[in-house]
Amino acid sequence: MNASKETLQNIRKDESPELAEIVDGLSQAEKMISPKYFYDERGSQLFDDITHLPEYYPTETELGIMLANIDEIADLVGEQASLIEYGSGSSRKTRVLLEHLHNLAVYVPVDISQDHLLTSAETLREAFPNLEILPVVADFTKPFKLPNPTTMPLRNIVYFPGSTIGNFTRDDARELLGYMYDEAGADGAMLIGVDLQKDPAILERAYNDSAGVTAEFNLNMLRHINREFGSNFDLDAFSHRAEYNEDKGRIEIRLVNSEDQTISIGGQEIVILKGEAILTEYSHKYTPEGFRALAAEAGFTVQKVWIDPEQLFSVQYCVRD
Ligand code: SAH
Ligand code: AVI
Repeated sequence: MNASKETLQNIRKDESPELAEIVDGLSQAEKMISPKYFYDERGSQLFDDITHLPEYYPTETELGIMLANIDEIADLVGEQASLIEYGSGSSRKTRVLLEHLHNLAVYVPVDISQDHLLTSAETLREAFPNLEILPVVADFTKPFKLPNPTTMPLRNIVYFPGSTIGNFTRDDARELLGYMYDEAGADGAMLIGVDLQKDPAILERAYNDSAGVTAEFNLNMLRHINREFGSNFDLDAFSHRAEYNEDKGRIEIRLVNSEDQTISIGGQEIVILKGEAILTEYSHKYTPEGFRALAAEAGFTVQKVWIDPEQLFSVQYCVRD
């Protein structure tokens, strides 16, 4: 049984756009839930654990690129910028920027995972007591207000590390980069981490780690939704699947159901059959040319690309056309 259009509108009117969005996704021909629902407190912690796994190369590789090129990055960013980070998580890589950027005016980490964001901001304040840090709890795919810093910045730098851009379809990525273009403002720029296409075996290992942390991260989405939205997904029946889709150049992550079950959510009953899967995440991998074309569609020119010696990952500095 799928949700009718009329009921979906009622859910929206009931001022729970998130619930309406989840029910809508579960009512599609292929059931899906947005990856932003990975991130409750436990999900953010599990993601941090993923970043330390031997198979998950992106974080250490991106950190290495940042460290190797930080002087050049700092010179490109210039004096007294405002650093606005989308999906800041634990701000691990950001520390390198905070240590090296010249007279940073303010750091604005934006994240949907409230407690994790506020704890991370507190830890950073201890490490950087002279820097103004203004965290914003928001879903960055929707309009949100940025705070006013005490020191007037000379320019805005949008920072979007981790290849979180890869978690969006091309259309959604173009739209999101368009918001960032607006946010950067006339003299602004974007510094973005973009994961690269590579041997699929390396990719499949990174998303099917031997300790099972990625599987737990994936399953935790349903635990989060059960708690937050009062649903009754039977977690024991779901298992993690991550596979590389060569045609689309992306890892696709799903939760595969092993028993027929009926989920109650938002006043709806949704049947999930044995063998049916819920799509929970895409992680697109780009070629440098592919990302340059995408950035151009949003108005950005890629001015500088740094890549690690193994050509696994890239950090790209993009200016407005
Ligand atoms: N930037 C960090 C974390 C990446 S994990 C790194 O590079 O390691 C993705 C982060 O984006 C998480 O912290 C998650 O909470 C946040 N996030 C995902 N979707 C979001 C959304 N729609 N709005 C705001 N934050 C989001
Ligand atoms: C946050 N994002 C860039 C991660 C990725 O690699 O796509 C999320 C993740 N999913 C499974 N492992 C890590």
